[in-house]
Amino acid sequence: MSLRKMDVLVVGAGFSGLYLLHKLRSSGFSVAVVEKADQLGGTWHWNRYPGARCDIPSLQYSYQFDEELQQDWKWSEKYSAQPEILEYLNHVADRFDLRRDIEFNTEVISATFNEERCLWEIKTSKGDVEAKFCIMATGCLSAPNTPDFEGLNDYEGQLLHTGKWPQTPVDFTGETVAIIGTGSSSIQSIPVIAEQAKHLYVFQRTANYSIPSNNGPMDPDEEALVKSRYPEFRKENWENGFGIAGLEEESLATEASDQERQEKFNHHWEKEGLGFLGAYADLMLDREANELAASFVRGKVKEIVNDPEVAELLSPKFTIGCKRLCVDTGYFEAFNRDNVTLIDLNTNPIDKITDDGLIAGQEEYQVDSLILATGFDAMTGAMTRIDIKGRKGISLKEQWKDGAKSYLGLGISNFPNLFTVTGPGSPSVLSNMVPSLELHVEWISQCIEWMRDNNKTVIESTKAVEEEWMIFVNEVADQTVYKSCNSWYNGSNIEEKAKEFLPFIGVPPYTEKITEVAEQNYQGFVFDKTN
Ligand code: N01
Repeated sequence: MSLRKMDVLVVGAGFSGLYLLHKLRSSGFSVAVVEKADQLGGTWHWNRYPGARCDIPSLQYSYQFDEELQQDWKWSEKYSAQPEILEYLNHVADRFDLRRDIEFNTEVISATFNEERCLWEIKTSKGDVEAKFCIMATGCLSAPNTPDFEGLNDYEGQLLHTGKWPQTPVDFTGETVAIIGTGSSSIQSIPVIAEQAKHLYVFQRTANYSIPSNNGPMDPDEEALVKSRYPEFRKENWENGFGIAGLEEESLATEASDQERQEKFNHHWEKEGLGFLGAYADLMLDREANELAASFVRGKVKEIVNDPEVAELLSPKFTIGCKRLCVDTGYFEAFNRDNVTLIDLNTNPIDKITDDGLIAGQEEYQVDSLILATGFDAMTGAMTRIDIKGRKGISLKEQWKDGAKSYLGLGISNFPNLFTVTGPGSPSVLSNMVPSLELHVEWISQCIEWMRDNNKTVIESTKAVEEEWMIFVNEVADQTVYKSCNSWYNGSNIEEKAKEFLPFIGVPPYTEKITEVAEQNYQGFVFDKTN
């Protein structure tokens, strides 16, 4: 590819990148998307492990920018499985004629801001690009975390990572399989793999909370009701803290009687999935209230799992919800199967990976397939893995080494004309991602249009506003229980990463803030800085 010049280069062809392309192109900008994979979909392309499914209802986890699209598309289930979401994204790409401006199999190697020419010089695996603006639509959970297990490179069986699953279906029939990790990805895949495999060994470091999804076919009456008032439905959802329907409860767990609580928790356990945490308003604010919900779930684990020792090992001890809550279909039930064995890594740590399996607690496990369900370098990893250099050659990785600072999750000081979609400091992973990214795409597009209309060339955030904003992000989190455990929300799953809480909690105040910033001509950002 010879040097290409354009107004905007978008990195990543997932939900964000596709909408950015459509929006910016409609506003008259020249724009292209580069995508490392050979097809679009982002998260929903890479995470195709067995059982992969969204845990936000389909009628909410979808674009709202086009009324005809949201009326026409029919979801088959309450919670969509990965293949259907990928099919939806492919439909969107065809419907809005997006493919002609997406370069697949194109990895961004470096992006450098040329201060004299006020543009980004981007090196990709397929050639060089110059763009006035660069937008990182790289996703919050897209840089897989592969722990440095001794001997991992020696393993000669089938090595898989849930976040980088092969496109050809993997069949575990007759195989002995090991899976390391018990987060959402593992919790979704274990029941499906257990059905196929001869034997499945689950290596658990921290027991996790999971709520049954009670997934099923789309209820036609519910679908019709939502579609009869889709814009109002979206608006109502956006008015609660997480931007998700069903989380608007105002009563307090600590003020309810035992019987009321039991009934409500039972109802939410049976019906609400992720919305279990919406049963009471104080569950994520008050340790005492949180413990009431946590012990309810532990009770359920003990009811479901037949072997009391296994049930005890599967009972989480930390505050519920401070690690991302999981939603499953038959997770705890899978441990009642004769072909599933749970291994506690706290008493049997992994000594090493061998050519045909692993040794943990001095016991040897020979396995045909080894699955790493070990998560992601979340929120920042996709960007810090690219060599991004801003003013005076400052590297983003270096600037973020003591903590990722961003103004509103949209802009970063020293990195002019670089925008991030759902970046650190925005609700992102603590909200319904699709409306959150639509909000960002629209904000960024309007900002670039405003610059064009007002003869501005360069925009950037300042160090002062982003520091102040990230302090506020953490002050808000301090009023909740979110910081009370190790999680990828606060970087504690990656050893070398700064331990800092990154998402902003609260969709309505955040939406109000970024709207106000735009209305006041992008207050807090500076334009056309000369040094
Ligand atoms: O990753 P995770 P994930 N040795 O980080 C363990 C979204 N998602 O891919 O807790 C041994 O949650 C680690 O143990 P510990 C969702 O937001 C959504 O499962 O650190 N174990 C943990 O058990 C989710 O939260 C959906 O002690 C090691 C596991 O690996 C996010 O993606 C579906 C280890 C990692 O869990 C990430 O989920 C799937 C080591 N060295 C994912 N390192 C839905 O929409 C890590 N672990 C439903």
